[in-house]
Amino acid sequence: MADPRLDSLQQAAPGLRLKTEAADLEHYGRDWTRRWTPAPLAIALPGDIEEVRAVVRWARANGVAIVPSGGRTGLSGGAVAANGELVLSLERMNRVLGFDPIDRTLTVQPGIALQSVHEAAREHGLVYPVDFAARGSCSIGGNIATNAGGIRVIRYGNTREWVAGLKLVTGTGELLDLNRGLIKNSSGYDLRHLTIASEGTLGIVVEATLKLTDPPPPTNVMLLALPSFEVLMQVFAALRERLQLEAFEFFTDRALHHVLAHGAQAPFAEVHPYYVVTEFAIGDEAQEAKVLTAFEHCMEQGWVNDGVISQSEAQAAQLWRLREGITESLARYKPYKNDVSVRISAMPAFLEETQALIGREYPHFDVVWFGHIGDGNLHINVLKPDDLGDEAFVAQCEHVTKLLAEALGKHDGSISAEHGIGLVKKPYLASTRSAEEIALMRGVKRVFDPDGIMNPGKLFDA
Ligand code: 2HG
Ligand code: ZN
Repeated sequence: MADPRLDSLQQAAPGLRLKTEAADLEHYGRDWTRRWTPAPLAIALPGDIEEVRAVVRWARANGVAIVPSGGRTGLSGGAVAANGELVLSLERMNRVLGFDPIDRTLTVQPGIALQSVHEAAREHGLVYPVDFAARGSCSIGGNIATNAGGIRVIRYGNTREWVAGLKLVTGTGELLDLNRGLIKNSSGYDLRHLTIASEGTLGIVVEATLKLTDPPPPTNVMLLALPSFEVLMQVFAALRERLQLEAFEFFTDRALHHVLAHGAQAPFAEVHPYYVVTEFAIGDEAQEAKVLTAFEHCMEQGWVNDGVISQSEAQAAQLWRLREGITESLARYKPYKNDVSVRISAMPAFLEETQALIGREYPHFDVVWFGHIGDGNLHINVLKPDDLGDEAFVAQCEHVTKLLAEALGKHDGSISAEHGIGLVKKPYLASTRSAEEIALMRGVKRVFDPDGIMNPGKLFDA
């Protein structure tokens, strides 16, 4: 065995699976950020809650840091293990534990993929409505750790809205059963909500009870081509007023360019600067008529150049691919990612300022804008030019992120809307949270994790 300390871990939890091969350390030691060189001590794969607790107790006694690990699709470095940490992978704890038809809840282990949750809900005629492109590989534990958002937040909210209860193993190895799946519970601090978005810094989510809901009404997907950024929020307001929106997403011509280069099919004969993909209910004829009215209104105002409405499920999927395929199509350019948010009402002013900032600071870089504009959430991906070294590129991007953080401070926005702070956004936390708030967060962490073994160095330095 690679490290003598691991013998005592194996004794503490005889059934625990451990991996120490170089390829495993590399695989489990990083997430989608690809910025840090993985260097974990080992990978522990517990099979149940008691094994998780045994690992935590051992880590505490031996002063070893733990990095909780799900699907590692994170984009902020929250699941990176680059400093001899023990990666605690929840991939073996990936089962559905129960469905309650009266409560309409699904209880799952944390390592289950989001897509498997979708499928399990559908088997019972219900849906778990949080959804995004990484659904096949991300895990529910990771979704909870970052309060993941995605493409249907506009209608259903973030992960937080759908967690009825969860079980947490704290940094001392205690097991907490938080909120017990209750709808109403006015009995003091809600530690469930404190856990959600804590990025593994308070403990490890070992079980979750998720709320399910009725399937959405039949929907259509529409792709719109827009002449300018300025009209984006007007189109949003016009559609939201007339339709029941399930999603409202935007992307630029540069985003489309990369998705098409990656194999998607061009939606229009001409190139347009901006696009919106939106999904909406089409329950009856009246609703269908409203779609046409809304579209015509946008055309008359000069806000929309062209549009296409899906005529089949296959076409709807094709239109969604243009938006959902963006991240994958950009991966080879090692993009520097921004995931920022402001209130929707602040979006026009923030967009104007940010566009000017990005145009000024990155005159020669390929900058790809897209995101959940209906939630006030923008993704700005800056692509690394092939002839620029990794470090020089990141340094330049960090300089711009400082300016972006200042703009966010001014507009009361957030440096991380849905990806988490992790390592990537740690230097900018103060643009979103006050010094008093961060001091309280540190205090909370000390209560849950007095020895500082839970994902240290992520979110903030203790
Ligand atoms: C999305 O909205 C994801 O597609 C990824 O949050 C965003 O790659 C990104 O920057
Ligand atoms: Zn997103």
